[in-house]
Amino acid sequence: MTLDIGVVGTGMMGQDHVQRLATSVPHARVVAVSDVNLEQAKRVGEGVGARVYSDGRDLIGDDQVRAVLIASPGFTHEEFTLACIAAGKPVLCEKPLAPTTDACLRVLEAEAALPRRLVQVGFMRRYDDGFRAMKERLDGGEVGRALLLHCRHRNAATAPGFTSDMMITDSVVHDIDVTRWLLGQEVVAATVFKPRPSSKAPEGLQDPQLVLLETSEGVLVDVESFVNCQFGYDIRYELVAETGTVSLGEVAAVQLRQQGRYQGRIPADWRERFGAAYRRELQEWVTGALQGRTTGPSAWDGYATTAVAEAAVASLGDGGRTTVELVDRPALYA
Ligand code: ISE
Repeated sequence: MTLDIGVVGTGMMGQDHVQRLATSVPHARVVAVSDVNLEQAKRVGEGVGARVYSDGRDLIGDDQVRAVLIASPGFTHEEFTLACIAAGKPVLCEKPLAPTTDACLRVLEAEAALPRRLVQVGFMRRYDDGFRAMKERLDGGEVGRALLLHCRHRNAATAPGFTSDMMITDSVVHDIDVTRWLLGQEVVAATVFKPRPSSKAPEGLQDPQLVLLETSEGVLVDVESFVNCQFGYDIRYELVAETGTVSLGEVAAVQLRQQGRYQGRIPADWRERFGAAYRRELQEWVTGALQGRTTGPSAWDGYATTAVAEAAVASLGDGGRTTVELVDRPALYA
């Protein structure tokens, strides 16, 4: 059996997903792509023999499209995800589910009225071997209860137009999702601290930032967001628990020891660092869709993460501790 997929958005992530689906995900076929930049969509579509649309809504309405991957800009996600829900098609939506909690709630409400989930949100770290191993160790009880979680999220450099708020809404959202998933707890408050900005960051960007999250069971989580660190894409985690710590392993396939030094490669960006995780995410999504089920990060996870990011952005603005209030969790996400 093959899943016929339509990909909305053929920018950097959309192109990446199209290539992956076409070359390394068994039982997947890209049959349609769309982008407001029709020329770009044509180039990407031609490469895999897919039909091309300029409007994502037409792609979602295409009868041959059985499942949809949304990789267009965040402000379009609500509309396209709602259209997929209305059409009864499984949808993998890149993060964020939507940029505001109100928009996320509209998606949640539409999906919660269905007998089963259709929406998965693209938090790919949950599919990474290292993050999965950390969770297994914690859940297996080897180190006791979690007390603290230290997270470092570093990008080499930002694209033009990247803002201080985006350091939270684009980057720290992944750490918020990992926190909730790894610990199995909601985040109840966020406070953002602002060290002096790096002279290597574009003028006006508050880079780095230190985001402090508090969970429902009292675990403190500090996230360093440093998006112009210059040296590569560097993701580090250390969980401190009652009888031990669990750290995310180094990712270099080999380390070279030579002439009194050791060396290993640092990934250039998240596409390199999480390439295998993206593949597994797509594979599990395709397998589930073919079997009529949706697993993985849910619309609830997308909503809760946006709510925490919103609180952190408010704290970045006024420096205060901001609490997070979530609505009651609908039964579909029990
Ligand atoms: C980017 O948009 C991503 O989603 C990456 O996973 C993240 O690590 C990076 O910081 C973001 O800018």
